Amino acid sequence: MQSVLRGVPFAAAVLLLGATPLRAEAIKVTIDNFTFAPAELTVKVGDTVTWTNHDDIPHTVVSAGKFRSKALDSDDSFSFTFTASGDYKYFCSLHPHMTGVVKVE
Ligand SMILES: [Cu+2]
Repeated sequence: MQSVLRGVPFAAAVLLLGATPLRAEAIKVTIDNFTFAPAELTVKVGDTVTWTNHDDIPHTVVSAGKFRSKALDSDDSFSFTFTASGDYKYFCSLHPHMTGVVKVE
């Protein structure tokens, strides 16, 4: 009886988490005053990064060949889940001097 009860929480946890990697985290980058903050961050494979535009003008989040958001209006967000390691340099296609990098390990 004891061992059956102890098995229940583990089974429930597996069901709740489903196919989501155990370590996946939601990481946020804000866009404010023509700046990505933080401009550089390190995440794990499986993590999702969400960019949110807090400026009054549109911005985009573009990493050549990797991901490309639509123009984000004020308070719009864009999310990308990183499934492979590497350095993902990105920029705003409307203001190319706005740059950032996500390092996935
Ligand atoms: Cu921009």
